[in-house]
Amino acid sequence: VDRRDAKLALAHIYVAFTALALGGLAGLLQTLVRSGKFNLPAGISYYTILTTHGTLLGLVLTTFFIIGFQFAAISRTAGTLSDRVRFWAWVGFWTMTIGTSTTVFYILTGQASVLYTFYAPLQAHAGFYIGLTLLVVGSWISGFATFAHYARWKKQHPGQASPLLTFMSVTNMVLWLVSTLGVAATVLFQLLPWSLGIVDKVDVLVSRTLFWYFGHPLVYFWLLPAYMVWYVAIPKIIGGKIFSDSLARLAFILFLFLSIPVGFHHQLLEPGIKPFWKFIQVFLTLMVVVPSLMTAFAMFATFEAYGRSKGATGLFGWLRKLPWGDARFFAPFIGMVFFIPAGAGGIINASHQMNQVVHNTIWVTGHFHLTVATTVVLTFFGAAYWLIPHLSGRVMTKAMNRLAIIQTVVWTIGMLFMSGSMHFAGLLGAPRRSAFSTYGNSPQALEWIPYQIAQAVGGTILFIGIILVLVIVVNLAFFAPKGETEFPVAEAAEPQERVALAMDNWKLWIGITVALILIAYTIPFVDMIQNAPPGSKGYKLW
Ligand code: HAS
Repeated sequence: VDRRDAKLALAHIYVAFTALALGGLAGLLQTLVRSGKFNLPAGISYYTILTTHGTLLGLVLTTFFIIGFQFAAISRTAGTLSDRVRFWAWVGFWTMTIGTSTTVFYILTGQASVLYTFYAPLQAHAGFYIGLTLLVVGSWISGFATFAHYARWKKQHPGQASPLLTFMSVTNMVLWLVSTLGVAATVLFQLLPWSLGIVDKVDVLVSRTLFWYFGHPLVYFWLLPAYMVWYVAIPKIIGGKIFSDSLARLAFILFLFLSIPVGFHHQLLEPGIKPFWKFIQVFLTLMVVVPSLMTAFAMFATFEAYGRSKGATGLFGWLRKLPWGDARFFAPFIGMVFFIPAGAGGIINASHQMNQVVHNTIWVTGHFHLTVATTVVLTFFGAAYWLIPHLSGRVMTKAMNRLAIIQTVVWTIGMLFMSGSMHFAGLLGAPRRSAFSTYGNSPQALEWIPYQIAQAVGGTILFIGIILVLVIVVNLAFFAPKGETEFPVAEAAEPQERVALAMDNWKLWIGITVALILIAYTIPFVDMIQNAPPGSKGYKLW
């Protein structure tokens, strides 16, 4: 990656890891409060630190890391960014950073304890929403910079399929742009005017629907960069090849189609949506599992093909041939293993009847600590172990690699404790998003306490994991020995097929995406507006 592009990517990554440090500390405090053994000092509210944790880790760490990673990826595979694209990418970065600082200021001063989903009737200071708007607008600028770079590559390479990693980055940015329209609508037309006192009521159902129109694709916006690492970097790191270039592209296109028209699976207990539309969206949710199953298949195939090429025999003999001592492989691999129970949990959540058992319990928190906080985050850590030294012109020492392996083991143990006990306590009915309470010593609530203590133990171990990863990141960015580190991009096992070229047909993909969104959302949305409670003026603004 060109030095100027490296600087751009690194700036994003620094903000991401700063968010990890602050958000991780808030996470530790949270699990301690919930255990009932610790009180926050100086009257700080549990909900203030819960909002800090969710916003910094769920929205800031992810968005900055992903955009930084994707700029590095397109620069590596589609050539150095033009000066104009880089200029706009910096404008995007600064807009996002100013927005983030504004939002964090209002959260930390206790004026926006509205949790990372910030839906009404919880209301924050207008500054919180303005900050979020800047974060999203900044990411749009970066998205358009990515598209401009891709368009230039297409123009210079007529009749060729785009490089796989560039194609994947563009798909993820299209997904992001289409889905953030929902959150932009609720913030700009409902929450901000309401917070400024321009309207005195908002339609809560409409605002939650717009949020989840964005909120579910958001989780795939987090997942897809992890899949980029799995499909493209991991085969190179182990010494193998990409199982199928076309299969990888197809999986990404399926995510684009299916990750947006499924937001109702977060609203299955919402009374204002007709069961038929919930059914349609549950069906589409089960369809969006398919590209993950394709990915699991491709990963097994990559590992097995490599192992057998090295002489492995028997059903699982290939496992022995994998480079267990290399943190660039080990951390994402553990992420993959965790995704098996995490995905199964997602399917449970999506199954309408079972959702009644787990909805709004701490089971859901357990689910997303396995998905985003383990599968995705461990993959990002694994990628950081080559990306940061590649960008900073340094090399990872053996000692740091060993520390990174230990970090992965610490994370695994911490998460088994924390997320495991969240799943069990959730099945016993423990609510999510509540500070410590014994609910008047009700026998049911007393049953949860041992699990809440286990969560605090897990949270403490995870915090040690955060300190370790920060030590490694600071070393790789500033202190590791100077040298060259590879940005690993594997070759496809078969030369690119013609189908890969056909995959660059964006008019068709965006057309199908919009059609699916219209099918899944138009009628239920019209229903909501028609049946809106009297006096909820917010929605009438647009
Ligand atoms: Fe989810 C709630 C359904 C995936 C994140 N999810 C959440 C929330 C978050 C989140 C943050 O239907 C909470 C939001 C809130 O605050 O309220 N989720 C699903 C389904 C999937 C799914 C069906 N979720 C994710 C991912 C996330 C994420 C990914 C973040 C990155 N989720 C739900 C539902 C709810 C929900 C409901 C709402 C619950 C409620 O009531 O509130 C699927 O996409 C999962 C498919 C995944 C698989 C796994 C494939 C396995 C692979 C690994 C292969 C391993 C290898 C290694 C190769 C089918 C690819 C093997 C080697 C060996 C040696 C074994």
